[in-house]
Amino acid sequence: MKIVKEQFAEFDGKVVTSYTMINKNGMEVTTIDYGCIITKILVPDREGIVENVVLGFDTLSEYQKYSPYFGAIIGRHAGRIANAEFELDGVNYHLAKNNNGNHLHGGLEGFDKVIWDTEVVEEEEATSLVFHYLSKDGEEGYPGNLKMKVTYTLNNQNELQLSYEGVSDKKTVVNVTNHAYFNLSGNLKRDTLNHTLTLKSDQFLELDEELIPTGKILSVENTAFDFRAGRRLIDGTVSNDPQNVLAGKGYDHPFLLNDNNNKEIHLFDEESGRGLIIETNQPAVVLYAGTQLEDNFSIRGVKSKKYLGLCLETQGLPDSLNHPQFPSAILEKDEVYHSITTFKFTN
Ligand code: FUC
Repeated sequence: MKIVKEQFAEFDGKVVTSYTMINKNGMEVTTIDYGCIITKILVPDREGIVENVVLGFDTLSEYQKYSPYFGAIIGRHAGRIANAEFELDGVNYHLAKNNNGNHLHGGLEGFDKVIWDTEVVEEEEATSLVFHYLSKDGEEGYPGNLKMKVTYTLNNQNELQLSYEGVSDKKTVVNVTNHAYFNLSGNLKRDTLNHTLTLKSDQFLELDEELIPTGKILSVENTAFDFRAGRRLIDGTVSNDPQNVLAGKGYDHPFLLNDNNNKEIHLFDEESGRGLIIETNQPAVVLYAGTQLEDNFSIRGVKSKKYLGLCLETQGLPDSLNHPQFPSAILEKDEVYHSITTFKFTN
């Protein structure tokens, strides 16, 4: 398999490099070492036409000016933490209040805004990019020196695997994900409202007006949140369910996954024939339907707008530190955090 390395930009006196992994089917994944951002994923449609299926830019300045985390790694803690604070072993930790007085996606300079060290591993049947970053004790308010390693692997079965590992020298919290915005129409020809999503999930988290979990776990039964038999994203925009309304007419919710590593998430675009199957070892997926996407910029010549892309963020539950009944995001000293997700593209 092949990999192409190019200079993407300069930032902070350093070179930002882009890496394109290409498999034998012509599928390409381009990533930059700034934020481990996936800038492009080119996959064929049912006619074999290869087009881009993620939202991204060709310049670093557009990422820095406009990007709502397009394609980036999110950490140390993805999702919201209420009032930007939590307690660990009797110590109160205060984080950046970067979202309505709450903490979001790791703070002001999270994992999405730093340059990662990169190694390339080329093999016959797969190519990997291995990114390393040391998040120092106290960075963005979090305790412990946390050594992170993120590996993106593309193989000849059109699978992109994302593996996240972390070890800290102090007890801390970790919940990492990738924030790719998918649009399977190809080169952003249409919005994502006619995409069909199938989710093996019986339950989702109730949110308050600030999109913080209330602590209540709701059943999907008889709601627009029931994706078990497949449902188009448009249903959330016309639903009067207060949970759809408060998410900006759509979805911005964590779903608890029933199954792990068994085709638990399937996104499909009938018109192009492109599909995406996601498997993960994580307990939840946040479905963010692009409800807050702004229209004051363009994405490779296409005007950005609400619902132009959607995120399926496999991860633990947001604000779990303040809800002891949720699966924990606490990582013990010297314990290894390992989260793994595979995106398989079909046509
Ligand atoms: C998602 C959402 C948020 C936010 C952000 C850009 O993860 O949960 O509400 O808009 O991304």
